[in-house]
Amino acid sequence: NSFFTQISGAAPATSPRRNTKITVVGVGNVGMAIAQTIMTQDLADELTLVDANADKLQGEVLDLQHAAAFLPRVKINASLDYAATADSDLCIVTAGARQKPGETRLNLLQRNVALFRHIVPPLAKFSPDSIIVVVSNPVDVLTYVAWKLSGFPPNRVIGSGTNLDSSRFRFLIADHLDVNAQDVQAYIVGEHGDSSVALWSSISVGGVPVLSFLERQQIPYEKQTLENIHKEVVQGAYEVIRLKGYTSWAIGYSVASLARTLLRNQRRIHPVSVLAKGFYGINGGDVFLSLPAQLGRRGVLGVTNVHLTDEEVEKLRNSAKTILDVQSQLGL
Ligand code: 6V0
Repeated sequence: NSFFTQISGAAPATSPRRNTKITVVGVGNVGMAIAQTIMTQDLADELTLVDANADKLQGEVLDLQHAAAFLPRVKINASLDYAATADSDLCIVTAGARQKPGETRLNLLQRNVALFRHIVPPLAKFSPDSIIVVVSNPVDVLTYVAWKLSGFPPNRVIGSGTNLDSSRFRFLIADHLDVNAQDVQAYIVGEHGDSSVALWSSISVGGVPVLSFLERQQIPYEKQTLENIHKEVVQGAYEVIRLKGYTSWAIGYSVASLARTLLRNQRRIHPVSVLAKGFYGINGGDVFLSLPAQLGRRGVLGVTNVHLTDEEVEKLRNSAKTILDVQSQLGL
């Protein structure tokens, strides 16, 4: 009944090439933005979607499948059952209670830890060699929770962290200087959100360090402008949520960029949430915080030794302390 006539010598169906398989848990605004960006960028041969809401899941999958004629070929599966996720290369967790207008990310925690107990152990069981990327908020603590619940080595559990904050930061700096955001190298590290740390001293545009350039040109260093840009980054998520109810497009592109670097072994540096114990004098417990990390097919390959000012180190340690205090109440 084949549509094609078999050509002798073609590889038998019993030895297929290994496919790249990505699982996305949670098909809300964020999960679907990630799924559709992954599809348009041709990052997976197989995409498995999991959610607790059967109708929503089925509806989203049909809607995506109906775009097949316009997209690179990808096999889409959807299931309430984690067996469908077996042998994933990358598992992206976006399931969670939605952040309400004005709600801090830390308030979401208890609700989401309970969900993670149903999500992470089966993911780890069915894809024991995968990389887990956590997106659900509060992302740093939930990355720690996923690490604990998965039993994976720390290089294979990553939080999307400040990858998104940094892209907001790069956009605002680019807008301020009227340059292309892709030419702006700038990092926000630390906690995703309220206590994030902007690394002003390492910002460069097209290889030109911005702060020292301004000083050399004797252009007054507008500390207030810089601080306002960082404030805008922090307020950015709240503002989008206030206006449209959720954030989706930027986090979709941000996580797809991580998927590309990880699965295609690009060895690019992304500010993402990694086990930060031992870096910059962060001690006192296992804590996940964003640091500029080199990523590849094995997950986190290393952390860049970026120079931080004393003030930046102090802020980072304070974030670590806040997160550790919260974690100590989780009983994990
Ligand atoms: P949403 O649109 O409410 O979607 C959440 C989805 O999770 C829904 O489809 C639920 O049915 C599903 N879900 C709930 N419980 C389970 C479960 N036990 N198993 C499987 N699926 C389940 O939320 P939205 O997509 O807007 O946000 C998802 C999460 O991402 C939230 O925690 C956000 O705070 C977080 N974000 C994190 C960002 C980051 O930069 N790290 C950015 C944006 C949002």
